[in-house]
Amino acid sequence: MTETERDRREVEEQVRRQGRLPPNQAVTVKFPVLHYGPIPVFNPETWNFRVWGEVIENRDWSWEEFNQFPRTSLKMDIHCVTGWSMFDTIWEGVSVADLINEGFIQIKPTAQYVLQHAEHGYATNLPLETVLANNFILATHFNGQILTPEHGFPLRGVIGSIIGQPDLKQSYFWKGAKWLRGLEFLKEDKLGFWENAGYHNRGDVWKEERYG
Ligand SMILES: Nc1nc2c(c(=O)[nH]1)N[C@H]1C(S)=C(S)[C@@H](COP(=O)(O)O)O[C@H]1N2
Ligand SMILES: [Mo]
Repeated sequence: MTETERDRREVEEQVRRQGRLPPNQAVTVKFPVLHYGPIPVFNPETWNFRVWGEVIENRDWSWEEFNQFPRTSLKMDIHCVTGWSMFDTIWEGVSVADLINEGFIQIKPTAQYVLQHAEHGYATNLPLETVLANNFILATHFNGQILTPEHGFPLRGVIGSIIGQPDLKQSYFWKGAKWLRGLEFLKEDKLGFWENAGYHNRGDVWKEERYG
């Protein structure tokens, strides 16, 4: 057995004992890269972040403006639908709840769902309640480093699990869009890319909602 495999099994035993390993997930210590299509090129001059739909006013912010938003960080466990999990990952970026509380985004009372829109048409949907919960973040950094291009630089949505907060809705990792460019607030739910391709709409990791 290699040293990496020994480390991996050790983490797996520990999180299993702690009740943090969802059914049929295995620990990975390397961060796999998974996506459909090419890695987009980031241009800070033309990049913007948009909000539209069930909002009082459609808005967009440049990369420079986005970087003025209040920042926060989160420690979460992430679970990919293909079966790997990573524990105690640290994400830094912007909370949608903070943007709303501080008036940057004004949503209408009719807003119930959020569709994350990424480069090249990728999208993924979540209930508004989940986007505002403390296990969802618009991340610019992972474990203290700027996101790498393959993991979503400059911005990605991230959803995960937090130990001791079983009431949170904890979905698989596909429900965070890499290369995120905007949020569409919706009255009615609209499916994203993988959800349209047969993945489960909620994707609860504890109920193993992998496929619809
Ligand atoms: N824009 C975009 N975001 C995406 C995807 C994608 O194809 N395009 N794939 C999702 C899936 S299926 C997974 S498992 C995670 C993988 O993130 P990672 O490559 O950082 O591990 O990104 C999600 N976000
Ligand atoms: Mo995935």
